[in-house]
Amino acid sequence: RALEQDLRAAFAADGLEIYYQPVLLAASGRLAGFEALLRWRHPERGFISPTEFVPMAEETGLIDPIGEWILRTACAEAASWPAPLRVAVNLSPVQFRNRGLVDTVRRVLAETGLAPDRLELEITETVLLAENAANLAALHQLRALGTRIAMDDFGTGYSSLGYLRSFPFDRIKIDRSFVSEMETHPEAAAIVRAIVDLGASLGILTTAEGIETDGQFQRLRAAGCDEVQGFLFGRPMPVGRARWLIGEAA
Ligand code: G
Ligand code: G
Ligand code: MN
Ligand code: NA
Repeated sequence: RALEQDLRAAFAADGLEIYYQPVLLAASGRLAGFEALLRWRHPERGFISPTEFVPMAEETGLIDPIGEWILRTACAEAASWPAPLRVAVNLSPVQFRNRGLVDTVRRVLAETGLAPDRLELEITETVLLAENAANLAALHQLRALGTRIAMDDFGTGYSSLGYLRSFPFDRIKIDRSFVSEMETHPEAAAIVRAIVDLGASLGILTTAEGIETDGQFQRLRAAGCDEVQGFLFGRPMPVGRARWLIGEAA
C-alpha cells in the first residue's frame, strides 16, 4: 500500500491542507461561512481527490487522527473570523466508531474558543444506517454541545426521508446531482423544490450544493432555498484567499 504510506508521511509532515468553500445566504448573497475540505498535494501525482484517499484513511484508521486535525485546524481558523460566520466540517461514519468523538469535539471547541453554534458537522446517511443506536446517541451529544448537525448529500441514499425522522437535523444539504440537472430535467427541479418545502415544514434549513450556473441559482432562490454553495460563488480555496474574501465581505 504505497499510497497509504505516502498519506501517513504527508500527514506526519504537515503535508495535508484544508481548502475552504464559501457558503452564501441565497436571499441576500451575504457570506454565511465556509465548508472545510481536505486536500492532499502528492509530490509526484499532484492533487489527489479525497474521494480516493478518504476511503483508504477510513480502512486504515488514519481517518481518526486526520479527522481530529481537520476539526482542530478548521475550528481554530473559524474562531478568527467575525461572527456569525461558521465553518462546516465533514465527519466520516468511521469516526463515529471512535467512542472519543464527542469528547474530541468538546475539547477542540474549548481549546479553540469557537462558539459551538458556529461549528456545523456534516454527516452522511451511513451514520444512521441500521438505526445505529450508538451513533444516534453521539449525534444527540454533539447537538447538546451546541454544534449544528447537517445531513450531507441529501437524496442520494436509499432512505433519505426516514433519516429525517431519526434525528432532528439543523440542515439538509441538497446533493449536487439534483442541482446540476435543474435546468435540463424538470423532475430534478421538482425534487429540489420538494426538498426545500420539506425542510421548511420540518423547520430544517436547506443548502444547495454544486451550483454552477445563474439559472440554477435563480431557480433555487425562487424555490426558497436558504443557502447556496458551488463554483458559481467560489471554489474551495486556500485559507489565505478565504480570509481575503471575508475582508472583502465585511
Ligand atoms: O472537496 P471534494 O469535492 O474533492 O470532496 C470529495 C468528497 O470528499 C466529498 O464527498 C467530501 O465530503 C469528502 N471530503 C472532503 N473533505 C473531507 C474531510 O475533511 N473529511 C471527510 N470525511 N470527507 C471529506
Ligand atoms: O460530499 P460533499 O458535499 O462534502 O462534497 C463537496 C465536494 O463538492 C467538494 O469536493 C467540492 O470540491 C465539490 N464541489 C463544490 N462545489 C461544486 C460545484 O459547483 N461543482 C462541482 N462539480 N463540484 C463542486
Ligand atoms: Mn460536505
Ligand atoms: Na455533499
